[in-house]
Amino acid sequence: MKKQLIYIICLLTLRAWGQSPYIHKVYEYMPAPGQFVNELPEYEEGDTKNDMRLKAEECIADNEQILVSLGGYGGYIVFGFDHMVENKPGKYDFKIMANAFYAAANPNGEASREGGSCEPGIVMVSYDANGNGKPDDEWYELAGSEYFKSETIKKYRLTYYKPDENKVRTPDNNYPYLNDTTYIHWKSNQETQGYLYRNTFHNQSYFPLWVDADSLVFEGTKLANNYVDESGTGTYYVQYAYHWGYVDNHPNADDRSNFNIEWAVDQNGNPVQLPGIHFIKVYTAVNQYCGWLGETSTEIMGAVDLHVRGQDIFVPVFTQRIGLDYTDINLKPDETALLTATVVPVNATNTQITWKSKDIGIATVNNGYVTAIAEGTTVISAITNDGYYIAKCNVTVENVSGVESVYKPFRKVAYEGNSLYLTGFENMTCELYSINGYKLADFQCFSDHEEFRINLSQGVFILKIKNQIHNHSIKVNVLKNKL
Ligand SMILES: [Ca+2]
Ligand SMILES: [Ca+2]
Ligand SMILES: [Ca+2]
Ligand SMILES: [Ca+2]
Repeated sequence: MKKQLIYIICLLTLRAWGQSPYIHKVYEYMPAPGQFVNELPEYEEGDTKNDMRLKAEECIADNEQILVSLGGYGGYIVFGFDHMVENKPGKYDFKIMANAFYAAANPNGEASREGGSCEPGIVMVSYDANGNGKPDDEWYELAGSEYFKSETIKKYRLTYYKPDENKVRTPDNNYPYLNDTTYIHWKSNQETQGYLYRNTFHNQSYFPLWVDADSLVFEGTKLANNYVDESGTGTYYVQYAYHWGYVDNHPNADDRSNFNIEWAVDQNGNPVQLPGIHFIKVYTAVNQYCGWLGETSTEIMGAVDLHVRGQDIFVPVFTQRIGLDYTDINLKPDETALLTATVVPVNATNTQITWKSKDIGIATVNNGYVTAIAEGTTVISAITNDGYYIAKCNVTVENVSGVESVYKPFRKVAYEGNSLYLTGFENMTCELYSINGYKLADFQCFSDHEEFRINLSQGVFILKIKNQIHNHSIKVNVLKNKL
C-alpha cells in the first residue's frame, strides 16, 4: 500500500515536472490588416502561412514575451499548452500577457477611470473533446463584462479587400500623418463600410503578405468602440479599459488580465461547464480607428497557466451597475438632500463609490449628501470604484416662487393655492409621498396641464411620475409663502 502511494506521488510529480506553465504551441496565426502586420512578427519574402505561424510561436511560446500583433478587428491567434489547463471553481485559470497600459495624464480629469492604451481582444477556449491534440473541437467564448450588453454585436462579419499598394494615395489634408485614407477597404455585415488608413509611421504593406486571396473575412463578437478623443481635436485619444474578461485591456500585473474558464458560453450565450481547456483563441474585438494611433489592434506576448505556476487567485464578484433613488431633485440654496446609491449585485466584492458634482459652484456632494450652493443646474454622479459604472441625478437649485420644481424646460411641477399643477406629464401616473415615504395621493395625468386640489403643509414632498418608459422622482418644496 505504501509502495503504491509513493509510486502515485512520483507519477504526479513527474507529470507536474513535465508541464510548462507557458504557451507550448501556436496552431494558427491570422492577423487582420493593420499597421504592425508584417512587422510583429516580421514577414520576409517567401514566408508561408506556416512560416508566419512558427514566427508567432517563437515570439510568445516558452515565456519569450515578444509582441505579436493581431491587426484590426477579427485578426486572431490560436495557441495551447503542453497539458490541459484545469478549470478550478471560483479561481482564475490562466493569464494572457499583452502591452496595455493606463495613461498617466488624462485631460478629462476623471482619474479613477482606467484608460490609456487598452485594445480589447476576445478570448475563446476549446476542450480537446476528440483527444487528437488538434484544435478541431467546439469553441466557446469567454463572456467578459460586455458580452450581454446591447452595444455588443454578435456574429459580426468583416471583409477586408487586398489593396493595390501602387494606387494613387489620398492623404488627409488636416492630418498630414494620414497619407492614404482609402488604403484598405472593409465592409461589414451590418451595412457599414470604411477604410483602414495608411500612416506615415509605418511604410510596409498592412495586408498580410503571405495571403494570396483578394479578401480576408473575419467573424465573431464585436465590442463597442472604447476610445474617446479627449482633446476634441484629434491629438489625444484615450482607449478606456473594459471592466474585465478581455486581452490587452488591463496591464499584465492587474488580476483583470486573468481569465476564468467558468465564463465560457456557447453560441447562444448559455454557460458551459468545462473541466479544463486545451486551446485558446484570441481575436481583436473592436473595429475602430484612432487618428494618429491608427487602428486598434490587440497584441499578445504570452500566456500562463496560473495553476501550474501555483497561483490561486479568487475571481471577485464584479460590480455590474449602480442606481440612485432619485433622478431629479430640486433644492433651494443651502438646502441639503441625501442620495442613496445601490450597487448591483449586492454581494459585489468592491462596493465603494466615488461621488462627483459636475459643477460644485451649484451643488456639492459628500458621501451622498448634496448641498445646494447657488442657483443653477448640475449633475451629481455616483461612480463605482470597480468598473466605473455611473448613476446620475440632475440637481436644480433655484430660489424662485411660483414654480417649485422644473426638471425639463417643458415639464413643470408647481404648488399654488392648494393646487398641484403638473405640466408636461400627459399619460403618466403620479404618486405623491411625504418625505418619510407615506403615500399621500395618486392620480393620473390625462392632459398636458393637470390641476389637483390637495392641501399640503410646508415641507418637502416626493412626486414619483412614471409611464412605461420613464420613471422620475421629483422633490417638491412647498414654501411658507405659498400657503
Ligand atoms: Ca476557474
Ligand atoms: Ca481535437
Ligand atoms: Ca495595438
Ligand atoms: Ca496593445
